[in-house]
Amino acid sequence: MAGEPQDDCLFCKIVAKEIPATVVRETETTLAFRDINPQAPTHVLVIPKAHYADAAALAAGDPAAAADVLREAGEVAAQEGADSYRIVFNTGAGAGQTVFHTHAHVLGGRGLQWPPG
Ligand code: DGP
Repeated sequence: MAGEPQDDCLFCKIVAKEIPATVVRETETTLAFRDINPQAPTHVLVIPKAHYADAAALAAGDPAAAADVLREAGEVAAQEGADSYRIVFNTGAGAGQTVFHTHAHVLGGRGLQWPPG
């Protein structure tokens, strides 16, 4: 069923505390933790606790949780002291998505180029 935990999902396991992560913020509906392979001084992933494969599926299935993820991304940036930052949702393997549980990358703490690669 939409939003239910998936046995084979890495980020569902992090939500369930079966796999450790460096958590920086947590709400009833979201979890924010440091990326294991940081691409910037601040690189935090904000995820909904519910399982949706990507940002569009989350927005369609649980718009309130999608808003929670965006709000928390801003809160993470503020907590990290990043006044300029980027929120990225890689969507689809061709765009670099490797974990198919919605996650916002919050990147900051250095200059960021545009366009991205
Ligand atoms: P993406 O490529 O957009 O699907 O981003 C997935 C990110 O997840 C990638 O930047 C690395 C991160 N990641 C993968 N496995 C783990 C893990 O076990 N723990 C943490 N904290 N991050 C992970």
